[in-house]
Amino acid sequence: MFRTLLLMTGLLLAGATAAQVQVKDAWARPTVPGQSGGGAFMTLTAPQGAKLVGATSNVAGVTELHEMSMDGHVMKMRAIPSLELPAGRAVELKSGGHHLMLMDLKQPLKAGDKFTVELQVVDAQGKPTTVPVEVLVRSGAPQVDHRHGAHHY
Ligand SMILES: [Cu+2]
Repeated sequence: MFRTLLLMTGLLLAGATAAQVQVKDAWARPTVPGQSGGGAFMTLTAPQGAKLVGATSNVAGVTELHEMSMDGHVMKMRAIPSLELPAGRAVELKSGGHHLMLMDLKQPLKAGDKFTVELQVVDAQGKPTTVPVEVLVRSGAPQVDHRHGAHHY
């Protein structure tokens, strides 16, 4: 009886941890021959707020958090140490913006394949957690019901 209670408490805690960050529409582009790196994109929502501090993937030797910015007329990307996930707000990792950079790819990424990324997240209490994400390889971004109003699909 007592043991069962403890077990249930453990399960509840595990459930709470997994709910720290919700991930939607995780995808990456297929690679072309000779390409050793690529971006991975997704939408992250942390109901209580959190910070993305890194990631690893089973298909890449190194995975970095990148941001794109304009340097004069040149689009540049650089590694950043962390990305804030404000409470309840969807943060998009997308082409041309923040993204996960997969480097030293161990295998080509083919359309229809799936691979795993483990996000390293620090929650609002400062506690580190790992969020496993299944990433689908596809040739274009998933159709999102758009919130910006400017585009029509
Ligand atoms: Cu990059």
